[in-house]
Amino acid sequence: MNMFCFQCQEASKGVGCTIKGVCGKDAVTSNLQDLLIYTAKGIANIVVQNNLNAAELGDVNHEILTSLFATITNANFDEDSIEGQIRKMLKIRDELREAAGDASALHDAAAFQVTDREDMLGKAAAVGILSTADEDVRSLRELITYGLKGMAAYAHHALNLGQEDAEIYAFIYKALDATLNDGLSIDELVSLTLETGKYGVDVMALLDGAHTSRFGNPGMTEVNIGVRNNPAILISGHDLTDLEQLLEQTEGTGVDVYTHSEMLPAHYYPAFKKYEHFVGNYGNAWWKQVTEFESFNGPILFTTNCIVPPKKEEIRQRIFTTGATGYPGCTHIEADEDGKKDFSAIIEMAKSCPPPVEIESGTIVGGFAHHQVFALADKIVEAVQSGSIKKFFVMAGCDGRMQAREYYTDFAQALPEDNVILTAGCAKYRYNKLNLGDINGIPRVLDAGQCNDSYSLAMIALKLKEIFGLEDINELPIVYNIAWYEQKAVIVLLALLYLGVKNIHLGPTLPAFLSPNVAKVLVENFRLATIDTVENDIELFLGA
Ligand code: SF4
Ligand code: SF3
Repeated sequence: MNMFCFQCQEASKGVGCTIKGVCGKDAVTSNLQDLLIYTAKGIANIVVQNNLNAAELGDVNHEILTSLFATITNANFDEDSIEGQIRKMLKIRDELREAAGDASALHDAAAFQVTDREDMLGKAAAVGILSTADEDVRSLRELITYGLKGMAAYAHHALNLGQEDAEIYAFIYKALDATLNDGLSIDELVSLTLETGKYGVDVMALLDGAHTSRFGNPGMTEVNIGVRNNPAILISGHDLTDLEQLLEQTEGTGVDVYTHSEMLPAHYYPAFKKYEHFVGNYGNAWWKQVTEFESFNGPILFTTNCIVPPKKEEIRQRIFTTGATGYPGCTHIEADEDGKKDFSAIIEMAKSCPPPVEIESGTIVGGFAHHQVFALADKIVEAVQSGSIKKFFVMAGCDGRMQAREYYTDFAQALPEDNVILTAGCAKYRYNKLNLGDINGIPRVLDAGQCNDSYSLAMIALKLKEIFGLEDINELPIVYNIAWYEQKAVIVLLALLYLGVKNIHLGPTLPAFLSPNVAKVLVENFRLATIDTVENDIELFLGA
């Protein structure tokens, strides 16, 4: 076994990647990522043992976020960048430990020393996921850690917008430290898992506030999916501050900007509509980038995951990374001390590239985050009361390349016309171009935005519960049929569980990191289930 990783839906054979990641992550990078997580846990151990106040930890907090974020699936494939982050974290850890004084009660994670890469890999082998022998403890520790990775990604975006919450940092330390504690019972770990969901809600609320206060409330928008005849830059990932800076810097240069995958919802924000050169969305979900980047012709900027390892040198030359992302051979753009990024190299490259080749034309509609949906509440309530809308299907989450995901397209198509799909995340690409029509002017696919905008879907459910005067969120005519892929979907799932949502169907497969006993707890307490055939599921959800 060269490595062990089972954090995403593509874990090899539904068990774990042991030779190389299905995602393309190699063993060295994977093992260094394990050590980076262990180092973050060591810092958490010092913070918790010494009762340090997270509100006063500034850069330590920020580097914890970057470290967790960099280990998310498809974010960073660059072993040198991960090694650099380990070194940075070890320095922070050692300074923190020395300043705190008494180190006698600290865990090995807070004190171990390594010299070179080989030494790091040796240590990584001893502290990876499988070093927790009990499979249920391992399962819960990893479930919490993956939730924290998703939480860190969202907190990082909020931070880039100048918004932070010390309580979220304090929880991250508490939970990371808890994953080192051999004294915790299964029950204690289960309750920590749910608490992770609480902070999942908080972090998504924080990011929602950061986005809407800076860029305005998303509103119903038609997004162009065709192209113009100018050279262009494609921007992917979730970070809207990177997009804002790119739009400012490209204005008046003759270079157009298009979104890819999870950046599509940027078009829904008022602040970005003023840019005439912000043309539309090119292509589909992340996994289709291999062919779509080829025909796009211009440079591509990754602000977050999901990167598919580019095989061709020509494509690699056109890929730029920033933030927590990285890929060997691709140019990485760092922010200066004020968070400003210089995208001039990307803009110059774009000018020398041919315009994108059109792969489709027309428009898609989105922008149904909480503010827009609340504005339509009367219409929606009336449609539910009159029976024009029978049920809402929350089909948020991720897309991926697995064939089994065709289920989601087939499901959306098979859904009777009096049902509405609520979506967020890149899962939408499975059905957002199907022209599923509308019900009394309400589109049958309501896209709230990025995966973090699943927060909006939860807000919408809570609002409907209030309007209909219900006691329990589960009495609503809402079905949860969620697709997952990486760890941001894990925090979204934990947030929903925390809010008391039951009967969530999760597909296309249940996480490999759920041990049979942990899966049983989720099934018994939350009636979590996976998917069946489209036919059986429609019958189950709608009744015979
Ligand atoms: Fe395998 Fe997913 Fe881990 Fe990549 S992130 S190594 S595909 S489990
Ligand atoms: Fe997609 Fe990676 Fe999860 Fe943000 S971009 S939802 S998979």
